[in-house]
Amino acid sequence: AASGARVVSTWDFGVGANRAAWTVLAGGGSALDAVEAGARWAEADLCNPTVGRCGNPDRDGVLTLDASIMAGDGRCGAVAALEDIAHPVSVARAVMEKTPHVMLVGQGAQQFAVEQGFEKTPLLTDEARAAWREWLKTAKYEPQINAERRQRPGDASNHDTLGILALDAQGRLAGACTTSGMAWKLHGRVGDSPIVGAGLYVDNEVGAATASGVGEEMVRNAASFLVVELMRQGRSPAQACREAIDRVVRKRPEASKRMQVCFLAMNKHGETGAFALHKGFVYAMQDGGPGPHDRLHDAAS
Ligand code: SD4
Repeated sequence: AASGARVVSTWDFGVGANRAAWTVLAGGGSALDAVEAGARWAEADLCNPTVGRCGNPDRDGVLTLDASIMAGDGRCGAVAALEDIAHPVSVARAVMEKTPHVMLVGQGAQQFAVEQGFEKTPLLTDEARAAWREWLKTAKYEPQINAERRQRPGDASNHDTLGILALDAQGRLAGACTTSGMAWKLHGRVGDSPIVGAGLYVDNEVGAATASGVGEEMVRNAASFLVVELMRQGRSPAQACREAIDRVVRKRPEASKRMQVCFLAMNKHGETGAFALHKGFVYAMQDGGPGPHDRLHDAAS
């Protein structure tokens, strides 16, 4: 039922997100349902300090979540700076399906979520609070290029946003992106992940792209849109990601030495590719083909 279907996700924990998404695709489900399922898996994961429950807080110790979801026909929804709601990607989907808008932020997003039946619940874990207290000792905002994977809650870590792109058996594309953003950000800071065109972009005519890393650079370059437009002009997913990285570097050559930016793309034929500013970015792919189903790929850099 799922022939031709495929899902890719950022970072090593993308394997788990892909598994959740694949359950949907293998049953003949839609790419949109698949990416939501994958994002929800990551949001519930207690080992990821950059997504959902267990995310690291901002400078003031407040955990604020950003998420977006997009279908290849142009439908999209997003939430930013959402507090105390465990599944921002599903709130983003509700914004898409139940409102005339595409994005809600802060208190308004939370109010909408509660009206839609999402439960308000404190999400900050003891480990994340302890990591924040530790950070307060120096209180320097210096994102690492690549984070150490957090093996258990509490280990310090930074880049781990989930971006997930899926193609279903009907040839429809969809994507989602979910994050708690850069650890120790200013309260109220919004990154690229909930911004359609920056952290995520999907167009059934061409393909889909998502991003991880220092979100300010994705916003500056409308980067996921850029990757999709480069594919529209004939670039392969990997080439498109590489050229988008070139653009990031040309704009900010000095800053580029000290930060990570990663792009992941899939075209409408299911070809995938990635490129990162610095070594260390991996993505997971699941296509139900023979052999290992959860392959991890090192992105070129
Ligand atoms: C942000 N892009 O909020 C996100 C952070 C990230 O892996 O990707 N971390 O800027």
